[in-house]
Amino acid sequence: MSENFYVTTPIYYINGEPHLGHTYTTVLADTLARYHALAGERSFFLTGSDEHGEKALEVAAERQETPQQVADHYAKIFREVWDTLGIRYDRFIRTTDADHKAVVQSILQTVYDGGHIEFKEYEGLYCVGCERFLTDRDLEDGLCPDHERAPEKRSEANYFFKMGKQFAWLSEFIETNPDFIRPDRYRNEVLSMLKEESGLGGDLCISRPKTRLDWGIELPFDEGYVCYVWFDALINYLTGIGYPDDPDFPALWASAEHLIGKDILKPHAIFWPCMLRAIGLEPYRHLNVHGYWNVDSRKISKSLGNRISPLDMNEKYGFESFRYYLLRDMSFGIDSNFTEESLVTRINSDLANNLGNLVSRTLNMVKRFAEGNVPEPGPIGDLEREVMEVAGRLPEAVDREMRATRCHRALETIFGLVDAANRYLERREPWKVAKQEGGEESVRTTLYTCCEALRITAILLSPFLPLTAAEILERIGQSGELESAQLPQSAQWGGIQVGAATQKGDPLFPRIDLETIGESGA
Ligand code: ME8
Repeated sequence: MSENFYVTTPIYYINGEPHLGHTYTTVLADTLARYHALAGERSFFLTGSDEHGEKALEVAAERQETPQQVADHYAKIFREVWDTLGIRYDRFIRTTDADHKAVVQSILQTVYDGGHIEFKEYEGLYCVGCERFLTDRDLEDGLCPDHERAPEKRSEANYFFKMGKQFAWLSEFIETNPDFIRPDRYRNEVLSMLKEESGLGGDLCISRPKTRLDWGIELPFDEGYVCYVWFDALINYLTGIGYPDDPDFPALWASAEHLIGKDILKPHAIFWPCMLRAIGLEPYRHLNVHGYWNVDSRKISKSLGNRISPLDMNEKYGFESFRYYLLRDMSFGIDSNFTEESLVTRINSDLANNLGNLVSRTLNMVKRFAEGNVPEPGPIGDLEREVMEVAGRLPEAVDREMRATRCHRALETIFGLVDAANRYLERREPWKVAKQEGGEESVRTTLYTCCEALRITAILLSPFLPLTAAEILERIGQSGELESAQLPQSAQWGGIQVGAATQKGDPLFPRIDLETIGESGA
């Protein structure tokens, strides 16, 4: 039986249009899902929208609409944007979907019947931006640092999930499964959060009285309350793959990889494993936590107007170039700074000068010296062997990085082959050899080597840059290749079809003049 790969993004709030940050996580999930499918696994990619809670009511008041209208509006936009950009999710889940409501209610009842819920009076500081109670330690100068606003003091009778009694188990689980939360810095952060929360009892308020908030899923054991938005939202990861009855559920769940930004570490690293245990399910396989994108060194915020739109980037640079930049420039786990200058520099250096150049030089010469067909190679020498060695190491090296969610390193590794092929061309100088007596065979070998390096590059690049990869394969006459490709076999040296007709085409990535990009594309 083939392996499974289940990847999720956070389900995004319906309080604005997708920006650079949402796009990053979603592109990352798309890339990982495509990679695992290419590796012969059954992959399932879930994304969606988080539609309940007070935030939705705030937006509804601003727009003078009902929360349902707001939810419909933004869920549609998110879906349309992902569709326009070629994001290949398997399900777009909305927390207002009927199956999700039913699953949340049945889980609430199970957890209640299991004795994990109690009713009591509580007073605390609530941030609507985060949709959760904050502790004093979370605040900076009395304000929520993420939303730059003061939380409200709230006191009311509510239902509480007795999460704290699972902290000892959870700490031990995290200690003994070092890559459960990765990279390491976030695992350490969670361990210290757990220590701190234990001192506070660790109960999680999971209800809101309908008198204050009636936009949510009703508690099955008290019709006067709705479910707290985070408790409802996290469960999407189960509904999305057919919990509890779908026969595929157990295998997919056992392979669950959550992708999140560091802002929502606590709900995913603490609330969620405790909830799963109370439900009677195993924890997810990994929590993969990435850093924040800032824009021109400032936090992305509505008020600063720096919420870079993926559609604008698509229009201005083409989505594949933007996608490449996002995946290549963020070291997984660490914050990154978006500037249009760094985007253009990255496109020019890697895509235009390096990859694009290899494609156009190779195909120009195939046309000039081999009648436009992938040539039959002659005997090979040390220089060919060097390129073959670089290519030979790629599938395993890329696989290692991808299984650790380090796309930036995987791309760096793949571009090692592009570098090697460009260097090889410089050393073989087929344009000179072609003029020498008896040089034809050497030229054919050189051009074969470059075409084959391009084929392998394109196959490995296809999860990252699906359109570009397909285009390269088409130009080197191997257009059907991706349909049946499977790693690692398809990336092994020697798979190219000799004699296939190639097409030169226009530059894949025209160089962009930094001077002419003008005002920020945001
Ligand atoms: O938190 N840099 O939704 P949300 C990188 N509904 N990634 C960013 C980012 C940035 N500057 N800004 C946003 C929620 N993101 C909840 C999630 S899940 C059960 C419920 C990305 O719309 C990143 O993935 O605020 C972050 O975790 C997520 O968007 C937050 O999206």
